[in-house]
Amino acid sequence: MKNLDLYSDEIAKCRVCNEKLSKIIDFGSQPLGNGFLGKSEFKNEFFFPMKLGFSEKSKMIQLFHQPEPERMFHDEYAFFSSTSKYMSKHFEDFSEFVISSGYLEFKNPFVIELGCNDGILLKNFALAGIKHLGIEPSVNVAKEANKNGVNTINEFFSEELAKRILNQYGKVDAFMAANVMCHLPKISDVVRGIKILLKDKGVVIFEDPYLGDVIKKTSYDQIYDEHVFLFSAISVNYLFNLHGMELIDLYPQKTHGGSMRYVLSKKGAYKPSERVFETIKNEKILGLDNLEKFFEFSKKVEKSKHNLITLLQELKDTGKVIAGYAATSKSTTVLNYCGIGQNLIDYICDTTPIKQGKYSPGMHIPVVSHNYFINNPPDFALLLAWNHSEEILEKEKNFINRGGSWITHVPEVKII
Ligand code: DWN
Repeated sequence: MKNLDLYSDEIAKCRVCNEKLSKIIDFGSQPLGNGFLGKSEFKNEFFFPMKLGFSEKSKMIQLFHQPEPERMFHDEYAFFSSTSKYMSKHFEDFSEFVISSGYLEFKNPFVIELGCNDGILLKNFALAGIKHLGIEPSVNVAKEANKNGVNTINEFFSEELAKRILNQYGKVDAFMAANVMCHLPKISDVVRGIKILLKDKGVVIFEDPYLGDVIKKTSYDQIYDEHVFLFSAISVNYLFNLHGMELIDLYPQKTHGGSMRYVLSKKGAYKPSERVFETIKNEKILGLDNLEKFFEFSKKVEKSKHNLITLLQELKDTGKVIAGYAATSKSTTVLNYCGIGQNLIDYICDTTPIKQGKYSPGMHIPVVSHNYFINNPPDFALLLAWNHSEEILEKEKNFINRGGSWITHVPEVKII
């Protein structure tokens, strides 16, 4: 497979404004975040140079290089959104937010979701009898969405697809996405497509992990192949401004360790809320538009790496058994960047059947079922899905009762 987005560091340009990128962190050679694999595939495993950059013009944080989309999203995509009960509830609330927002026309509203995964959000619109369309490039999860009663097409979104959708379905009241926009390298093409589809008073509502939280919590594991961008209100506004659109509202979310829900419209369609001005002001105070801030972040990432390796090694040296809890995409960055393999972690348990029996990308730690964790409890479990800690700690009380302890690396490395 030819890689479409690998270019030399010297000519690496911002995908939004085309200016030169400044390098912030080099994570070394990284495999695919969701590239769980069998032993026979170890030899030909794909790696790419993962470096984080910043554009001083667009203020957009982004990867220097990203593997081509078809490598990451395909007929065996390993992530199904509905694995978390908390997320199911979150998306139910998201649908209620959109339905009661006042942005949908009273008569025959139409909504689209980009990257609808297994239909976790859109099924709520389907149940409410609202005309909807899901767009999902990964075959297996798109099939699941259709099974869940969600009208889904299995394609990558582009300006060209937007024109076809316009002909077949007409214009939309709300164009939504959750944990998807930050995955799309050809973001300008995507925004152009969205604008084509939007009614005059239509809105774009999307959420993604928030740069402010990543910086505050040193949650560098939000950086992996799929996440080509890390957004702030400043950078999102810059991007959409280039296309005659603007940020009109935003709402911080607890999901994925701290996310932001952005609401955008065509310029002048609505008056931007005070929250927009306040957030942008705060981001400037925090330095989210400043390269120096990201060099500071880079130092904290190195320290986090050092502390995690030291803690795991100390525990291992005293004969403790350590397991990983949840084979997340995020964990691929942590394990490979810190060089944590089976020397430190015996296994990783995960509830997703498609990951079980395989090995973690790059470091090749065996991924086992949740039952295995219950039957073979380790002394320590590294919380690789720290963003779901509330849900996990609640349902795994027995692990503590039986003498186990949790380790987290966010916001700092510690035994909980
Ligand atoms: O953006 C993305 C986010 C939304 O989801 C994608 N690019 C891929 C994915 O990232 P992730 O894998 O880091 O997501 P999560 O939601 O932090 O982790 C999900 C994994 O954790 C699944 O493999 C299931 C597993 N899990 C588990 O085994 N037990 C999750 C929970 C809550 C559990 O109790």
